[in-house]
Amino acid sequence: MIKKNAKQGIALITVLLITAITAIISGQIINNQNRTSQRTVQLINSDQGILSIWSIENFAKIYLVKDLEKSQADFPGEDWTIQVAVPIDGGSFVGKLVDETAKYNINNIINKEGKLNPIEANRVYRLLQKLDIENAGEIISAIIDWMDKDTSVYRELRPHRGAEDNYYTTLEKPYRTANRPLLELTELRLVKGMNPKIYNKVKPFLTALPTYTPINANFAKSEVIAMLDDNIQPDAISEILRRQNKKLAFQSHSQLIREIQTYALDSSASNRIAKTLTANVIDVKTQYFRLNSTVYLDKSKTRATSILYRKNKDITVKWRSFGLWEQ
Ligand SMILES: [Ca+2]
Ligand SMILES: [Ca+2]
Repeated sequence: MIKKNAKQGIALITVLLITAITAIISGQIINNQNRTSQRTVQLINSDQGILSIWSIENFAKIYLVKDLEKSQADFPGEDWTIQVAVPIDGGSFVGKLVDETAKYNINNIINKEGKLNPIEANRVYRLLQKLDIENAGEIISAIIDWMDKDTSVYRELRPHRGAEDNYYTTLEKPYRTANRPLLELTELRLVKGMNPKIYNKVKPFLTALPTYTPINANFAKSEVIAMLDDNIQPDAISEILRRQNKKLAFQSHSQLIREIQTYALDSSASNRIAKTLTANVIDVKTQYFRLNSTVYLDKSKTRATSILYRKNKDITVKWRSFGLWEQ
């Protein structure tokens, strides 16, 4: 995120240092009073680490607001994508923002009323099939039941069927279905038919976000683009991937769709692309960012992952987890 040789960059670093110093000073006061016990020092270091992570979040927010002034699109090579490493008294901290909407938001399959959106569920089903997951039909049915509000078993993909409480409550360690969108993607591991191998296979392509979210084509992997619609030709996907850089990135949704249409098999496929791939499904902007932070202080290390949501100039932290650090 640090831009070399720029006044703007220096101003931002100054803001960062002020927030960081505030965090360090407040930690230092307590620190000086408790030098007697090493354990206490470690605990305080982790408090300082937590304060520093808030500072990194604030720094990331400044970058994400600044970014809006430059272009409407979000793409690789923009300032916010660059890792920042800043030395502080007694250590350093490192922050890296990534586009969380490079992945498909699995919560899209359930609408606000807790009911199934079949088009979106079909996209997840398509991904499972493309990844050669054998029991794809059973798994997507079980995911639907896990997230839909009702408690009746999903049977639309015969012979496959989903699973509601009547299945999970008979397990050796019983639990209930969530009947709501996922809070974290890791919840998928609880769903019938899922196992660690399958979970690890799908994980790189999925995320769980609180609101309906389009993917950002400027960052998405080929599997994520391909799951959206069967009319997107492999050559169109190759072209999108080729343009995932600062120079060639798509600057608008219409520009992106025109490019996908260029490769359509016929005019009816082209029309379907225009109709299906709205800016609610695939776009060139990012609303959700994942911030991976690490604070090194004396001998301790604090890691955190935060999900930041950007709407116009408002940036809010939607989720934060200490000790985790995932791409
Ligand atoms: Ca349900
Ligand atoms: Ca159900």
